[in-house]
Amino acid sequence: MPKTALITGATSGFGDAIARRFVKEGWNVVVAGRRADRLDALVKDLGGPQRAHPLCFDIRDEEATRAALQALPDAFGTIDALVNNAGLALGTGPIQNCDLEEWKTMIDTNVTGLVTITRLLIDQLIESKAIIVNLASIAASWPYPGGNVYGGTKAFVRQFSLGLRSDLFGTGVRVTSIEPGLSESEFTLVRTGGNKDAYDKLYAGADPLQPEDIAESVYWAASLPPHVNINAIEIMPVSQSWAPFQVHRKQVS
Ligand code: NDP
Ligand code: 8X3
Repeated sequence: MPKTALITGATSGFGDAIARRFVKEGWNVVVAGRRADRLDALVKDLGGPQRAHPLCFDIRDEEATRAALQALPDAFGTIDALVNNAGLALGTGPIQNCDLEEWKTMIDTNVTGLVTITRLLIDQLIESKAIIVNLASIAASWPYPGGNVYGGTKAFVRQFSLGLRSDLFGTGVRVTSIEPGLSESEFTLVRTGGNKDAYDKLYAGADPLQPEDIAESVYWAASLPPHVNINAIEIMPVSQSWAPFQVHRKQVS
C-alpha cells in the first residue's frame, strides 16, 4: 500500500516540485491550493486520480479546510506526510509604508492556516506516525529590511515546529522545519504584486535555489528511518550569505 503525502500550496513553486518528488518515489499525494485548473493539470501530470487527489480550498478559511479534509476519498484518507508549504510574502517596504491588510493576509495564511490544518489532522497523523514538514524560511532567523511581518510569520513556523516536536514526544510523529533562502518561484511575483522586473533583478546572476532543491530536502527528511528526526534544515544558494550589521551614525563635525 503506497504512503500518502498531503502537500499544501501545490499549484506552483516548491509545492508542485514536492508533489512530483513524492510521486516519483512511489507515494500517492493529495495536492492542495486555490487554483483548481492548476490542480487538475498537476493531477493529470502525476498519473491521474489513482496517484493524486486535488483539494481546492483557501487555507485561511477554517470551514473550507475542514470540509476539504472530510471529503477526502478513503484511498487518500490516511496521511503519512503533511507538508505545510502554502504561504506568501506581500511587500518589501519598511513598516512605515506597509499595508495592514497585507500583514493580516500573511498572518492568516502562513500562521493561522498552517496551524488550522495541522490541528484538524493531528489525531490521524498520530495514528499513522506521520511526518509533518513545515516550510519556514531563513527569514525566521535572519532579519532583513522589509522582512517585518513575513519574517515574524516564519519565526512562528519554526518555533511551532519545535513546539510540535515537544508535544508529540512519544507518539512517533516526526516534525521538520525547512528554512530556505533565495529560491526562484512565483513567490517573488506574488510579493511584488506581479513585478516581473523586480523578479528578474532579484534572481539575475544569483543562481538561486530551485523548487527541486527544496523538494529534495523535504523528501529526504520524510524518507529517513522512523527513529530519525531532522529538526530543521536551513538551506541557501552558495551565492547568498550574511552582511555586516548596519550602524546608523550621528553627524559628527
Ligand atoms: P509560490 O508562490 O510559488 O507558491 C505558493 C503556494 O501557496 C501556491 O501554491 C499557492 O496556491 C499557495 N497559497 C498561497 N495562499 C494560499 C491560500 N490562501 N490558500 C491556499 N493556498 C495558498 O511560492 P513558493 O513555492 O516559493 O513558496 C512556498 C513556501 O515556501 C511558502 O510558505 C514560502 O513562504 C516559503 N519560502 C519561499 C522561499 C522563496 O524564496 N521562494 C524561501 C523560503 C521559504 P494558490 O495561489 O493556488 O492558492
Ligand atoms: C523567502 C526567503 O529571504 O526572501 O522566505 O525571506 S527571503
